[in-house]
Amino acid sequence: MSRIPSASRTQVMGIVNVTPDSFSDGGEHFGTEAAVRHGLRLLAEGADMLDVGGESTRPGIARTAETEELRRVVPVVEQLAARGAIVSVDTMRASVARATVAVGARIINDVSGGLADPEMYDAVAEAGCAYVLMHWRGHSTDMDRRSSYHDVVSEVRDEVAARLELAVAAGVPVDDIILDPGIGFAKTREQDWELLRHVDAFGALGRPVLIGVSRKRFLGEVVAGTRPEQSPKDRDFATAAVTGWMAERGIWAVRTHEVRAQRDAIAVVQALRGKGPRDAVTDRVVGTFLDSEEPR
Ligand code: PMM
Repeated sequence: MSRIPSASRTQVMGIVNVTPDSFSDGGEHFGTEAAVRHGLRLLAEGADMLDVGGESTRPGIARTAETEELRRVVPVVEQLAARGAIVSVDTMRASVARATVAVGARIINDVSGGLADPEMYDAVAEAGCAYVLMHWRGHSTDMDRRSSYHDVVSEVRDEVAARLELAVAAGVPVDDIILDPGIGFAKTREQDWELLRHVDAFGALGRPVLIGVSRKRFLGEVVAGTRPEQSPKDRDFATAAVTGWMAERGIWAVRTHEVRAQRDAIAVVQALRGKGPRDAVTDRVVGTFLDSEEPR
């Protein structure tokens, strides 16, 4: 049976960055206690699962040391999983995948699609977890120079399909794999829009699709019309608009910093489809996680 969490609608994966330097939340939730509290708040707001990351992939940024990444994420994953959360871990390292699945992580979200660490597929196959395989062409230090495509949709799709084949050949069960076109990774803004327009090309590969656009640079240009002096958080409404489009196309999940507007956008699409807004909200966890939150 697949290890991928399922629902009758698009799910929301709330982002918990345990980094001092994330471009979109500026290290607000750095530190174990703050990160756990933030995760619990996202769950209370309706997140279906959490994505915990200890290494920033901001364009141009240098890598985080392995020991530091482990120090940041392991206790956060352990505490959130112990509280019943479905935890994904955003990592390119097999060692981090192994250590976090051992303390309760159920999904490994590898933005490098297995390219950064030759041991990743083996680690995932042995650990037994769901695996997000994202399109990637190189580390953040110079990824902006790798955005040359003749036809971005077919090339990204084919590169993802090739990695999917390799992961399966290495022993990762195909039923456990989720695909992601990697919006903003080695892509220009126009290429990001083109991939979103043609997201169905990725669903056609036969696996669930995850999309991450939250607060990303390419949304800056649409927001500029109403907010010339914008911060990344000013892109949350634009992010929700993309979420609605994805929900309409039956995308498996969206990875976002903000949760409530995303859940609302998904509920609206469900209602427009005639499913009724109640169907979209009955599985909400509001309350459950708020009660377990530490007093502040
Ligand atoms: N984007 C970021 C980090 N991890 N994971 C997946 N699967 N897809 C993405 O698009 C993605 C990701 C970069 O965003 P952040 O620095 O705001 O977390």
